[in-house]
Amino acid sequence: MSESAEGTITGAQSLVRSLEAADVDVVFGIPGGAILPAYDPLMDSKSVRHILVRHEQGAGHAAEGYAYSSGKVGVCMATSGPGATNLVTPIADAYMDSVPMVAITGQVPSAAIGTDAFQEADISGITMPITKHNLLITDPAEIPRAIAEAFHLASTGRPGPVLVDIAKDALAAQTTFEWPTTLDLPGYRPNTRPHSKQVREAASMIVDAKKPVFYVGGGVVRAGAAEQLRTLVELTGIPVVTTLMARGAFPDSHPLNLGMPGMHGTVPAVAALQKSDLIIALGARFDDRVTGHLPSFAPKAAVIHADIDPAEIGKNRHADVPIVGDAREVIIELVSAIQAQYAAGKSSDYAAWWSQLNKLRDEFPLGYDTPANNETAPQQVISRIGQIAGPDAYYVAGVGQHQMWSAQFIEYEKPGHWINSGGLGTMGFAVPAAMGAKVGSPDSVVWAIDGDGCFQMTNQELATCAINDIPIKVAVINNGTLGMVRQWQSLFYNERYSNTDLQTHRIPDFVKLADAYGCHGLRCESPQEVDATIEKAMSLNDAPVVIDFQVHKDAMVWPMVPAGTSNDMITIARSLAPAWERED
Ligand SMILES: Cc1ncc(C[n+]2csc(CCOP(=O)(O)OP(=O)(O)O)c2C)c(N)n1
Repeated sequence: MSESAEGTITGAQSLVRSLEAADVDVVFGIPGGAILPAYDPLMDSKSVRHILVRHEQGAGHAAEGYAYSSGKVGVCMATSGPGATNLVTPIADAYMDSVPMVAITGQVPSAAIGTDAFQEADISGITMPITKHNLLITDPAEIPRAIAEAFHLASTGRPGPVLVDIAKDALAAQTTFEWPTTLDLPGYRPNTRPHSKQVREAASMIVDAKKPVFYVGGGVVRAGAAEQLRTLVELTGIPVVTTLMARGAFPDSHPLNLGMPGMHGTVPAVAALQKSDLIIALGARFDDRVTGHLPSFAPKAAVIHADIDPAEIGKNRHADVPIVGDAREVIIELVSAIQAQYAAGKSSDYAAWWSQLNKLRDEFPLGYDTPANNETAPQQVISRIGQIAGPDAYYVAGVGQHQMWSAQFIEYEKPGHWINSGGLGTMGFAVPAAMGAKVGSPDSVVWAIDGDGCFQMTNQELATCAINDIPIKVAVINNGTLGMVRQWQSLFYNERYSNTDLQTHRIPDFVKLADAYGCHGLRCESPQEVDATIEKAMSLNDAPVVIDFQVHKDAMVWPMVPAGTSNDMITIARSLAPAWERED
């Protein structure tokens, strides 16, 4: 990188050097006026690859997908004003799901800030409530420290998005580059080591409980604590439920796993929480989609709540034993504290609890109806993709029915291989996030399982995938409708289908669209063709593949706890509730 005779470089060069120093290997973005100075030296970087996306929302979700599959911080870049505001959705998404991400935006020159200048938007103000931290930089000398802090904040403690907004004049001005060796962040000291007294108290409650359950959330995936979790679970023999964000944190094939709790959870998982006398929450946040109507959630349970973020503890449900700490460290300490209890002669007997849960497991396995007229069940497509692609593949979903079926019918064995928008529920997440996941793990198979509605929000990134040799596989679960909304209309609005019919069996033609984007396009119109179509897609690796799976439009996601009602109201099919009360 060229330096002036005085040894100075531009702020833009300093930014690129900072990204190199932060070990960034890929940035997803789109240039524009305010960020343009940064794009010039970016062209010369030997280690930072820039992938030109087609929409900034795609850049943000790609950064998220990349973070999931690589374990590194995802980076996206955009210009001021509309470029920056197009990043708002993925920033909010990353915030809700604690995804480590750094977003870099250009800002209008500092003298123009506040004048409603062309393409001015107060992006740091706009994103204040949806970023872990954000900075507006007007002094070029501050660039290296800002970038170093951003990466540190995004990836430590509870991960999340950090925005660095840099005024154009700071990018253009001369400065010197100095990468900070230490960071001084007063007030930021995430407490990763749990308090041993709390851990001992938790261990003794766990050993004494009759009906305990591990309620495992996305924090366990973020903390890289899956192995430690397995040790803890096998030591105790306590049932496990894995939330939407934690699918894969504990193997689905393991006999102690009851599956996903919540609105579309399995009956045994929902019952395990509802009927327990002790919930051990690990990196989970008592989200309304898990608890249902909060006052009636798990009425007899005491709660041990371990989380890296103290603000989560007691937010929705009182914690009898709060533990602030990194999930991995908490679990390691819990294992030794429980071993100490056993060594001191204490023992637990969960036989009656397991027999209650096993009865539910036998009686209410996940399943689905086969549609009439030789139509394809969407669940069959998704389940076969999971079986054919296997547990080493990454599965990225959009939002809607196909997302819930992907959470239910694919067997996850490894943490981080299930990628979805859980907190914000962002339609359009799948294609760009799958693109990012494939960039982060180029040798892995990456499937986007998308709805026909979601797919139409961000499929422009297929062009990015085709041009940049990112061969993802996209299964469009085409039911011709905004399926999840239609399901609610079927159940709660007397089957009045106001504005949910997309008519996607006619327009657009997804196979032709795939072709137009330089992708392979396949169509599957009957259940007999499902396996052969998936296998064909698996064999095509020279370009992205898009499959139009034409499926039955009235399939529903079951079980379901209607929004705002008690988990006791779980139904396994229309108007059919399990009679689990008799188990007590
Ligand atoms: C950006 C955005 N807009 C609206 C919604 C509300 N919403 C949730 S699911 C859904 C329907 C999704 O339809 P589709 O992608 O076809 O998936 P399906 O439910 O049919 O599987 C809608 C509109 C949302 N979650 N995100």
